[in-house]
Amino acid sequence: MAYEQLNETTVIEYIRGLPEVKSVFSDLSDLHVREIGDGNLNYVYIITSNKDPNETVVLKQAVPFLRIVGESWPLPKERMTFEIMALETEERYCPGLVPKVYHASHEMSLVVMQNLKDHAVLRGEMNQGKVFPKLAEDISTFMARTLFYTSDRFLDHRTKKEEVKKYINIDLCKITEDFVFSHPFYRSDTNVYNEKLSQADIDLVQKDGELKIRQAEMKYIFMTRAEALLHGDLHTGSIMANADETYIIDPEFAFFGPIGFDVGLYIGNSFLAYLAHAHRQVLLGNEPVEYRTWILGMIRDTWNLFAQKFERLWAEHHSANPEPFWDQPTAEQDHAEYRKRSLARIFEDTLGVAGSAMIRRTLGLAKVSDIADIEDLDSRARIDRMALEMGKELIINRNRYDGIDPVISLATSISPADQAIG
Ligand code: SR1
Ligand code: MG
Repeated sequence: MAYEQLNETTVIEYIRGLPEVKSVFSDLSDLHVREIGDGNLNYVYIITSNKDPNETVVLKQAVPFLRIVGESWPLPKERMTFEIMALETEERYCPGLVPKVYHASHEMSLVVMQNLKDHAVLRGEMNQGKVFPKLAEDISTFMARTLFYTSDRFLDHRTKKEEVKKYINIDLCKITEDFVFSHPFYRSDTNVYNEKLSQADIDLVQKDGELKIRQAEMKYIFMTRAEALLHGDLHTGSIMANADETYIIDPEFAFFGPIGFDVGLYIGNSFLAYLAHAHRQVLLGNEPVEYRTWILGMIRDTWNLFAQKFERLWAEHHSANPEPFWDQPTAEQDHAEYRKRSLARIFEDTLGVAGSAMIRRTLGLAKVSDIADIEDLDSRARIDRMALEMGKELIINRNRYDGIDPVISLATSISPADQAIG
């Protein structure tokens, strides 16, 4: 079927023509549709039976432009192909952590999948101060398994390179290269920020030579280090959760890049939530310390569990598949040291990306509601400045942190957990 951009009427006709959804809907004649439209790139429709609200699916379609900007910014709709392929790979390694796919069409640039109606987007839930006890466990499992099983630590040389070739995601990588790694760091026309930030606040980022060098290095790492299949946009808006379950959605930015990119994006966004709750908890009528301490603990656990799980998968695979290269008497401890140093390098990338994420969400085009929805612009500016300070430190000094605890200490030195911004 040739590509056609669907609308609320034609979506229903499309769904009715799919044999795969007969397992979901007992009666395809009585459906209603709602476009939820809260993303930057695509159109997302929820289709539900009028007879039984449990009979429901989501249809996500890419359009040939960047939705956040409009039709003046073309963007190939073929990006959906990467999302379809990544959802399959993630399902293989992390069943139960990604939505079930009922139907996918490369021609129509769309996917029909499980409606996670008992779950909500994590960012919005965290904005309301909700706690997710399983989050660190689930996200660390997702990251460790998808990133290990698609890396050269696991795949043979041919499969890995063929996979890299399949995921040459030029246009969405360019969005990240521009909007995450470049534009927020100079006076780009695309930048949008809180009017209460002064030029001096912005110049602390945009006119710092050392920061520019360290940020240019981060961009180069992103562009050249094809380590593993990344989700590519793993922030709290790409996760749906409830108290018991976590689902990772929206992998259209998938490509082979540096492992620290996925981990760093998630951790950077979590630190933004931490900073935002100095104000949000006050609005919710709470002392900030309890919820903010939970966020910090979740960040600590996420990194530590990710590192343990990734290292364990690698050690087990190495033991089961001995390589002739490691034939010296001290091979076992040497390989353990090699794994340790590799994880330290992933951690360094993680911090550089976390810092980039914090700065891009403060000065760049695409915001996070955690901070951008704060109505009091003076309160928001105090938090914006903290995000810029922490982001800058993480980018410049990313090689000086030997574990997540000193990074948590950095966050609490910039904004103590009991700080209330009224
Ligand atoms: C200009 S598009 C901005 C962002 O939307 C997506 O969610 C990605 O984070 C991308 O960087
Ligand atoms: Mg997305």
